[in-house]
Amino acid sequence: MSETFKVCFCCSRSFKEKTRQPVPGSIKRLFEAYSRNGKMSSDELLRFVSEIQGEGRAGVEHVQEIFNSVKHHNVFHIHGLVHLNAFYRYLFSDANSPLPLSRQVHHDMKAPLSHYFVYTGHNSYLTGNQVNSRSSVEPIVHALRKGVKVIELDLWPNPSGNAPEVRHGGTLTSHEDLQKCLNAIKDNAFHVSDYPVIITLEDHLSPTLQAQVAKMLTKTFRGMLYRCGSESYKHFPSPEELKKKILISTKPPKEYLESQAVQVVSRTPMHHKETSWSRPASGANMAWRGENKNPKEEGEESEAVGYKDLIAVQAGNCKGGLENCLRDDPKKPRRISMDEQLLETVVRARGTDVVRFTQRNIVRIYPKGTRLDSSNYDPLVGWTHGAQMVAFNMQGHGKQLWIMQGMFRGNGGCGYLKKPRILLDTQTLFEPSKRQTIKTTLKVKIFTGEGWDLDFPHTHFDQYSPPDFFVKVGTVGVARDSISYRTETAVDQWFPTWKDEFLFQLSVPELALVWFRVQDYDNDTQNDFAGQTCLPLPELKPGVRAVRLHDRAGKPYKNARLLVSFSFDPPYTFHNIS
Ligand SMILES: [Ca+2]
Ligand SMILES: [Ca+2]
Ligand SMILES: [Ca+2]
Repeated sequence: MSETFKVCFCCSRSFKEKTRQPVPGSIKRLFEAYSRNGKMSSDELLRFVSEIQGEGRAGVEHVQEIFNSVKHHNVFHIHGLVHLNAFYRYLFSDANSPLPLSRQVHHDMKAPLSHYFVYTGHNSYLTGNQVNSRSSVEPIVHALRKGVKVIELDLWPNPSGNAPEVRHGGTLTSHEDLQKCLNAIKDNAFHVSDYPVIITLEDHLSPTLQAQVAKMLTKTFRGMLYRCGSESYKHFPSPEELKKKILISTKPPKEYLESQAVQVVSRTPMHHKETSWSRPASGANMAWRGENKNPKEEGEESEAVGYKDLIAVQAGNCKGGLENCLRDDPKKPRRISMDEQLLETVVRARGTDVVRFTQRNIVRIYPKGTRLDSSNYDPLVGWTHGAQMVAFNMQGHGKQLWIMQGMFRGNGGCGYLKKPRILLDTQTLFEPSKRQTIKTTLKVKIFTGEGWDLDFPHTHFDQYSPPDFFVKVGTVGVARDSISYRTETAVDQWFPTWKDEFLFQLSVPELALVWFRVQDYDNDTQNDFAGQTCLPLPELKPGVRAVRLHDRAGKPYKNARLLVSFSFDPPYTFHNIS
C-alpha cells in the first residue's frame, strides 16, 4: 500500500508505503560481525555490548536484561538467539539510552555546595513574559518537578502595605500569594531528589513585613528550614548534609536598614563610606552603604532578627568595584548575583578571579533586563567560569533552555552536578579563554531516525508529501569547543537514513555537551521543528545509541528518536563524577 497526500479535490500524490525502511547497511554489517547465520548468541551479544557499547563490565545479567527487553518482538529463536530485527529493536529501545539508565545519583555529593552546578530558575512564579504575564504557583510546581532546585521569589508589599506578596515589581505582571508559593515549594521540593531546595528571595520589604515573612517561612517549612544560627562556616555544607532541607538565600535585613539610612543620609553625603554593593535596578534608589545606621529603624531591626536568622546563604549584588565584589572572605562564604552582561564584562577582565571566587562562594547569573520575552542566554559563559546558579526563565523556549535541560539530565537528573576538577583546582586556576590542547575527538555518526509517523499527523510537516528531515548536530562548551554541522536532507521519508559522520575536537570535554535538532526542510517556508535533545558529555555512553527527541518545551516525544553512534578518540576519562 502506498501513502497518499491529497493535493486538490481531484488529484493526489502517492509515495511508497509509510512502513519502516530496511535496517541500514551499516547496522546490518555491525550485526553480521557479531552473529553467525543471521543469529546472535548471548556470548556474541555480550561481546558486542563490551566492544562496541563500551560496557566492559557488562555481565550475563545485563545481556539477559537485553534479551528480556526485546522479548515482545517475538522473533527469538527457541534457544535465545537474537535475530537482526530484534537486535535493531533493541538498539532503538529506551534500554539503549546514551545516558546512564537508572535515575541514580552517581556524583560525589559530600563536597561543599559551591562545588556544584545547581538547576536554577529566574522569576520562578511567572507563566509567560516579564512584562504582563500572569504570576502563579504552577510554574514553581512544574520547575520543581523537573528537578529545578533554586526557586526565585520577588517579595513586595501589597497595595495596602500590610502584607508581603510575590510579584515582578515595576511591571504589569499579576501578583501571587506568598503563602501559596511557599506551600507549593514545600509540597514539591523533593519530588525529584532529596537534595536541598534553595529559595532566593529578592525582597523589597520593610522590617515589619520581613518579620511576617520570617513567621510564614518558619510556620510553613518548620524542621525543613535550614538554619545556620550564629555559627559561621568556612565552607557551605554539602548537598548530602542538606538533604530534605530548604535554604533561604537573600540579603541580610541590616542591609535594608542601611539602605533606608542612605536615603536619609544621602542628603548629607559627608557621613558615609560607599561600598561596591547596591540593590538591583528595581530598587536602584537603595544603594547599600558602609556602617551607617538610621536610629529611627533601630527598633524595627530587632523585629527583623528572626528573618536574618533564616538566611542560610547570604546574598548581595555585584556592581562596580569588581575587585571588592570578588574578594573571598575567608570567614564566611557568600553568594553574589550579576546579570549576563555584567558577567561577560567581568570574565573578560577577571576570568580567573571568577573561577577562584566560585571555588568557595556562589555566583548567580540572571537574564539581562531587556529579555522581556523570557528568553535566555548562553549558560556556558557562567558554567565555564564555575558559576553555580545560572538562572533561567524556565517558561521560555529555545536552544539555550535545551542546553540547560540537557546539562541537568546528568547525575540522575537530581538538580545538582559536581563541577569538574579543573574548576576546583586552587593551584592552577582554570582559564576558559586560554587555548588548550585538544584532549579527544568526539565522533558522531547519525544512522537513521523513526517515530515521527506515530507522534505527528500525516500532514504535520508537509501538506502534500512525507517530511524531508535533516539533523543539525553540535557541541557547546568553552568557546573553542562550540561548533555545529548538519546532515544531508532525506527527501520525502518518514524513516530517514543518513551517512554523515561528524568530528568534534574538544579541548575541555568535561564542560561540553552535544546537541541535536531535527527539522523538516521546506524550500519556500521556514523549516518545521521535528525534535531536539542535548546530552552532557561526561555522562555520554559510547556505542550505537537510541537518542530520544524532545519537543520545544523539553518534553520527550513518545516515539521520535535518532539512532546515533558516539565514540571518543582517544578514549577520555571524565573526572566530574567523584
Ligand atoms: Ca514542512
Ligand atoms: Ca516533503
Ligand atoms: Ca518539507
